[in-house]
Amino acid sequence: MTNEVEFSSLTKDDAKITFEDPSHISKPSDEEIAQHRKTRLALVVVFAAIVIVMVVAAVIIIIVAPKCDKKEEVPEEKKSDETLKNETLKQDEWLKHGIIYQVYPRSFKDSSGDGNGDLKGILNKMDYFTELGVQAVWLNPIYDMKNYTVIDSMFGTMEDFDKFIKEAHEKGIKVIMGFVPNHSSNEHPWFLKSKKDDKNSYRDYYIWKGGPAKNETPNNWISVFGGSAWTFDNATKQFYLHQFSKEQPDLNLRNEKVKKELQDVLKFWLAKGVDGFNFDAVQFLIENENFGDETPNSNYNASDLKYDMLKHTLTFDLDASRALVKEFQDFLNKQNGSLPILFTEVEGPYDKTSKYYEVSDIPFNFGLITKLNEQGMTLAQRINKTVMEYLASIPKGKIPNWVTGHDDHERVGNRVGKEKRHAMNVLALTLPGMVSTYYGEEIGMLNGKTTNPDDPMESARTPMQWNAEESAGFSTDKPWLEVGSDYKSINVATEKTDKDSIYSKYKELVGLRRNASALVEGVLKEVHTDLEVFSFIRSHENQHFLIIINFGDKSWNGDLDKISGRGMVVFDTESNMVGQEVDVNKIKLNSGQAVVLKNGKNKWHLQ
Ligand SMILES: [Ca+2]
Ligand SMILES: [Ca+2]
Repeated sequence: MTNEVEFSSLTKDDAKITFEDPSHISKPSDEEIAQHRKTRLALVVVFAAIVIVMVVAAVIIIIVAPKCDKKEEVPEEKKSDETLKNETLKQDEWLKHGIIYQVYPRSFKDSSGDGNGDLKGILNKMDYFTELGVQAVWLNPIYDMKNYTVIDSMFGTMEDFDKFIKEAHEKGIKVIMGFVPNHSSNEHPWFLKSKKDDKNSYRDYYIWKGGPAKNETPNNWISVFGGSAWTFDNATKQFYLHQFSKEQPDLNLRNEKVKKELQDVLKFWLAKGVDGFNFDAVQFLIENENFGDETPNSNYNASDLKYDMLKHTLTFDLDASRALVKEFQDFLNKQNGSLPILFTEVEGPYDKTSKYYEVSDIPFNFGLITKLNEQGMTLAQRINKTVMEYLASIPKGKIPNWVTGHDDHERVGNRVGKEKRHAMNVLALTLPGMVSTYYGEEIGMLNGKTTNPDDPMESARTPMQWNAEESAGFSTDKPWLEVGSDYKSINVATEKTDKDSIYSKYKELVGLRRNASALVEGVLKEVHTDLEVFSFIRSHENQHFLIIINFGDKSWNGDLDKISGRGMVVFDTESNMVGQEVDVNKIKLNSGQAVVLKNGKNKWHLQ
């Protein structure tokens, strides 16, 4: 604008000089005057045109010029970038040091007095989660298996769920919901419609096949539970596929309509406020579409599970299954206003399971459950091997995780020995990454009585032991599963009164972990493993912790291989050593005992 004004005033002065110059005083002729007028008029028109063009150009520049608009938007963009980054960080932060507490809803707390745990019961125990110091509660599926957007009536109502999630969030606790995308109930309306005839629009929601001949299954595939993976249905004289029980028909997840249905379900629960999902059995999602026979497993022994008779190259862990998980993860990431976490349950060698980090936030690591039975090794050696192999398999920048207990596996104490329950909690809580604690492991619950021969894992789902009263404080009526016979000594109320109980030590370690960056972000370095002891260091900046755990059956009094010097004992499952500065090579540990040392004034040295 300024330039333009200067320019036009200059030309006006020039014009004045031209027309009012005294040297032109000699009388002009009429012709000359007319000529001057013409010239003047022409010049005025030209100047006016220039001025108009420049004003118009300036206006256009102001309106169109992207620079001006950008200048105003830059801080906005930066802000939203940062907000997003912070939110992502927040997600990473809670996961990095996060403890997820897995609740088996039917067994946690019964509020209605019918012997079955329910949502109100879990809600009433919200303070227990905050006291324990966990960041998230993971609920095994609570929706109705016949309608995925309705709460199973055994667990209560949608109102109960709304209240539960509201209170959880008020207390800063995330809610992770179990979800099973592989199959539905055979009583689900989709399946009822699908089996009616072979022409209805739901037929392709499941996997139907005719056998090559009457009474012959389409192929040799077997279900996880042992029998054929195919069940004949009389109405349409075809077989349907089920990788699990015949009451759990596999959904046809190559069908876009089915995917959309499941995504709508996820959307529904996200709108309810859930913070993430755990997808069960993702390695079973997609099967080879040629439906050929699977190869017999030549290493099969008669004592093995029937499922292991075949190599499951056509039905298990297909690339297509991983691609589908990725689709779901992408779908979740696109949802507005939330950053839902996707957990996946995967099993197998670490080079296989770690690939699920490419398609889901956290593939659960069941190694401390499934990989501790290698022959010819002691528990300490197996734990060392599992921990180091797992950490080496984690893609850069991803958060490791440790699951010690789970509803499909025996209780920790029954797997590794009753005396090692403390030790396993110490291990999980001092390793790098997220921890998943199955309800009851924080008080050292053991397998209960198995009442169902079809599901031996019910022994790991007996009611939570709250106190020494009748039914362990779980219910006022007869619980759906018998309470563990040890509930008078193993229960929350009793253990709270004992500073050396598994509960108290679990809590103490959670507190230590919360205030110790080295236990959250520190790298791990193994410093010693022998037949009994596994020992490692966690270091971050100037903070160093030395963890020594005796997984052996007898007391240990050895030298650590790769370290010497002194440290301050900050945690001891038996409390006696806490506060003492000790020579790291002169520590005596009882069977199952674990200590955590901090690098004191006299630093230790790695060799
Ligand atoms: Ca109930
Ligand atoms: Ca499947």
